[in-house]
Amino acid sequence: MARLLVTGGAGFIGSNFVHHVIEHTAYEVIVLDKLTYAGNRASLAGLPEERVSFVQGDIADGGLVDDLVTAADAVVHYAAESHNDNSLSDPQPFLNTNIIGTFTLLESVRKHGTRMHHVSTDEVYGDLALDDPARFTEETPYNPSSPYSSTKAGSDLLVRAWVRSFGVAATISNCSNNYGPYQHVEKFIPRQITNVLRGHRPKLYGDGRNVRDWIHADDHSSAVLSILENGRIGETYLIGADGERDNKSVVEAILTLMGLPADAYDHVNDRAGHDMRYAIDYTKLRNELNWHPLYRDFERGLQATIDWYRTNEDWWLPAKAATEALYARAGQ
Ligand code: NAD
Ligand code: TDX
Repeated sequence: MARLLVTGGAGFIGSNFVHHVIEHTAYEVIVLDKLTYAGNRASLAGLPEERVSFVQGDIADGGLVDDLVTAADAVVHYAAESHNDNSLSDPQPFLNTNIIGTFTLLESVRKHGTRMHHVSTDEVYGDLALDDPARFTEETPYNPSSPYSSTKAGSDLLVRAWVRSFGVAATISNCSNNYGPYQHVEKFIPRQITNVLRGHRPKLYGDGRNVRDWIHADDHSSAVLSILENGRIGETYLIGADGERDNKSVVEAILTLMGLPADAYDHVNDRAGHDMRYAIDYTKLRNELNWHPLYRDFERGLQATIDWYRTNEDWWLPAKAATEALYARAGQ
């Protein structure tokens, strides 16, 4: 395996993965990315041109996908419409990219016999009650809540069907909430950090009791690489890092780390259908592939992320005003 085709490699997690691959392996990478509002070429700046090439295009473009799959030894599929709030205001792009785009990739890897890893989310499992001792496992039934998570669930099921019916050599991972550098300012943690950096107050949906299970994007990357290299074909692996936190305490931690009173935030309208809690049991990944997260101290990871946004204003400022204008329209 020498050359990887990485879809969505100009997005948050995809670009973190490309940086990780360049630092930790000898692979070459072809990035295929449509550069939607969420994609940013600057996220790949500084990477060696002899190992990373970039193609702007749509994963639903069968001809283009076929050409690129032919040139690759494996496909790592990150491209997606990824934001729940957007899926509530305009679901259509989620169907086009998450469903039709994944189908297009599957047809191409089927034709060429190419190894594929499909990157998905824990949101396909729905949510857990706050007092439920359970966490998601690979056996948890699918029960998605939003247009985003239902299209991700649909894409996972397509992958499973193409493995079983056509013998496609694919694996799937379902990861919990990521944080780290290069995350779009629409998402929870960067939105609050950049609000504070702009002199504005953080915005908490509802009462803030909702729990997310945080993992650093670099740990997600090492897990995906490990599954790509050593995972069993046809298997699903959950990825997490024992990072359960409620949203209120995350906002308070950001404010405290940035030298402000912990209660200097606003409560805003809640998200429709807001999932209460996600929690990942990654025993299978740990036991089968001996994978472990490196970022175990959330406050330290958060501080490094705050520092990154502080020193990379050029990267995020162009998207900030438009993002906040959309939220303002929703009372958020
Ligand atoms: P993102 O929105 O930051 O990036 C998505 C990238 O895909 C962008 O660069 C965008 O331009 C590109 N893209 C969108 N539509 C495309 C298309 N039709 N063709 C080609 N490129 C297209 O998303 P992210 O947060 O980096 O998520 C990446 C993947 O990881 C997604 O599949 C998502 O479901 C999954 N995931 C995300 C998280 C998280 O916490 N963010 C957690 C688990 C899984
Ligand atoms: O301003 C905000 N205030 C707030 O309280 C925003 C943007 C969010 N929230 C809440 C909603 C969620 O409970 O914070 C939590 C995290 O929100 P998001 O960053 O929008 O993430 P989430 O909806 O949990 O989904 C994320 O993790 C799973 C990614 O966006 C998905 O792509 C991934 O599949």
